[in-house]
Amino acid sequence: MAAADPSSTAGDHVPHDRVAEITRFEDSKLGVKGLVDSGLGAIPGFFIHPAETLSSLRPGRPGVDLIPTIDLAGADSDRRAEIVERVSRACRELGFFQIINHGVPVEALDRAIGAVRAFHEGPPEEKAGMYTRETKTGVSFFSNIDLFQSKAASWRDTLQIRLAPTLPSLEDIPEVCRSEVVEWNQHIQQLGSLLLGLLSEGLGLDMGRLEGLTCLGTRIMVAHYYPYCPEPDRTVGIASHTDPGVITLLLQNHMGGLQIKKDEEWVEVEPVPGALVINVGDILQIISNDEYKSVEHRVLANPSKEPRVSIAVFCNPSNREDSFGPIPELISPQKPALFQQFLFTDYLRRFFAKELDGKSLVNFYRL
Ligand SMILES: O=C(O)CCC(=O)C(=O)O
Repeated sequence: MAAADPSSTAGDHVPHDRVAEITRFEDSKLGVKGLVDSGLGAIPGFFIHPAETLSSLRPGRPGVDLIPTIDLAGADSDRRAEIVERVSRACRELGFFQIINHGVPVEALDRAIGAVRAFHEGPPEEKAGMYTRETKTGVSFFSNIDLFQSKAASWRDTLQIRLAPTLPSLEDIPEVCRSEVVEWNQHIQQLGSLLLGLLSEGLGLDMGRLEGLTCLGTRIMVAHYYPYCPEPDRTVGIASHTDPGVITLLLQNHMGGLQIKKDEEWVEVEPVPGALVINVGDILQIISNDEYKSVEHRVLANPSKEPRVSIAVFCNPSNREDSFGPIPELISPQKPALFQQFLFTDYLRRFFAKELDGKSLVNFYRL
């Protein structure tokens, strides 16, 4: 998602010394990796999360048997009905699933992770030169999108790149990952289209229904780097949240740490070699009239010297002035509309006004 304005709420409810500490961190433009490289042994106070979060930080229940890994081979031919059924069930029950044989070659997955890691581990002055929350150019490097709004900061840095409706000027994309980002966008566009077809059919709709609502039209890539954290039991890698968009396609390296909330219990999304993780966003929960579920997820702070790297692409409608709400075919006397209609621009404004936390946006529009 596009970056928020850090000045908008800073100081409203945050004590002054805390603001000063956060501002010093922000002004360093070096992110969390800069702190780690400076050799610090304890995390700064503004990274320490509230007690109710810290008390829940532990490895989750193993997810292998719960979160399905769906083989997409044959999705355009003989196995389509079976795949639609599995995807639909996963979206209804869990909001998360993994996919293999998705058409993106394993070498392209490795290239993408390698390029993102190379960016984050590249010269600090190059990263500092592009440190900004301003998204006009479509390329930015920052730490914690909600740094000035959240209760506590999280232990990760992010390279954010707009993939669609238009890629940024190529020279604005860091050279170390330029060709990989362009390639990643092509794969995600193709795969996103296949997935939206499966998701549409899983709702009993025509294959092109979700894509017709421009649900793939805006794509934002966030390439996260979770460096070693010296106190992983006092902070998180990313706080619990749901994704605001339609669907998210996520590639994670082998380090683990991603968890989803199922029946008040945290469940691990274990890395599966060659797989991508797919999850339902809030907008899809709303337009599916609650058939599909967006689910809270988080990433634990990385206790290992080896970094965790992940690349998420958020797919959102590109028709921002359009009105959104439950798709008419999914409304009936037996199941009336559960959400009001709203403008997507209004939705985004509300999203950026809050920190990444919980399911308040879905509930705001609930009738
Ligand atoms: O890094 C991950 O695995 C998850 C990232 C995520 O949840 C996000 O960017 O919203």
